[in-house]
Amino acid sequence: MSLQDYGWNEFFAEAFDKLEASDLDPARVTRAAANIFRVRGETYHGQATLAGKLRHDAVTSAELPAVGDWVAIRCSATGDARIDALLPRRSVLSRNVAGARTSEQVVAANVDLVIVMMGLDGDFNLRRLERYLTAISESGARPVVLLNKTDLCDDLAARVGEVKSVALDVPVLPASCKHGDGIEAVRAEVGQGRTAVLVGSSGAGKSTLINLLLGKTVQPTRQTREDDDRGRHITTHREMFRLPGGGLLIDSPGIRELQLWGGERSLSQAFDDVEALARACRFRDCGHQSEAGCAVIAALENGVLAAQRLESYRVLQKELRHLETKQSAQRAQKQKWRETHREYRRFTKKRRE
Ligand SMILES: Nc1nc2c(ncn2[C@@H]2O[C@H](COP(=O)(O)OP(=O)(O)OP(=O)(O)O)[C@@H](O)[C@H]2O)c(=O)[nH]1
Ligand SMILES: [Zn+2]
Repeated sequence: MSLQDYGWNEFFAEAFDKLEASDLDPARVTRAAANIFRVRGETYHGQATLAGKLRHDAVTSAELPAVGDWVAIRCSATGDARIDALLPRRSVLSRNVAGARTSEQVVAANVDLVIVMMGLDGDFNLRRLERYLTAISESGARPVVLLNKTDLCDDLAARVGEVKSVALDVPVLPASCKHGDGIEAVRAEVGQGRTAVLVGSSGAGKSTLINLLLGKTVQPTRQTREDDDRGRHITTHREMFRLPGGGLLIDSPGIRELQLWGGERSLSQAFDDVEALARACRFRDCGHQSEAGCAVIAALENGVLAAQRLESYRVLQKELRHLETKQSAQRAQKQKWRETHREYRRFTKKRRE
């Protein structure tokens, strides 16, 4: 298997050359747990540990290798591998960690495509989809919406229309993973050397899709897990799989929600319709409440813009502004920490001399 089969390209080759380390080899992280990684290099394929320096220098966990990352590994004579460097990321899908804390968590790195999977059953929810598309918009990856369980839907055309009204230019692919319908279109999106990450609520059908694309069971689906609840314990993990067609697919089981991480800029892509209207308002700082010459209110009144769509925009905007305030306070704190850390190193080095 060549590195290209795993998505290696000029961008990473250049970054790797800059390390000027002939004793290191490039490899891609296919699985990342707390301390143990699985990597795929040209010749090495297996577990890898993380060099202490990398761990100590990381101020946040987002600076540690994540699934999809390209790293430089050092292989020992005994056959072990250690990650010595993390190559720059071309794109990164992040979310805020679950719970009350504000902290970036990398869902997947170096992804070209984010597949948002939504079931056409009780999972169908346009507001949640808007949230997903907003969360993705700063990743640098292209989104597609996969509407699964067409076999349970009576009026597919209507549902697709609703999705398009909020997904705008994002492609919408209907499929039934249970029956294998529409799968070729998904396979075509995740083309040779391209990396996709699959996100969506629990039960949307992510594991079913992965197993179908791979032609074997690699992730337990809910059905099999239910059977298993009575017996063995199955752990699920984020992992990158290479599809028979050549693409790479990262599953994200256990991620219940893609908590927003980006800033207000996220809205310019996901809510391009609202923002385009806002640009036509008479006042630049228009709050779209009752201002004269407000193009957004005018669009609401003549039915061009749905009230719910504007409401979503407002809710997400408020949330992102709040998040930005917290993030900048945190950045300042981290900068301070970095400086203290540097000072301390200088001090201990001097003492040794
Ligand atoms: N009717 C129907 N059911 C489906 C389809 N795809 C998946 N399912 C069922 O939906 C349930 C959930 O599927 P999973 O693949 O486990 O869902 P998941 O997204 O991986 O869920 P988590 O692992 O919890 O994140 C299972 O019972 C599947 O058999 C489909 O196209 N049609
Ligand atoms: Zn306005």
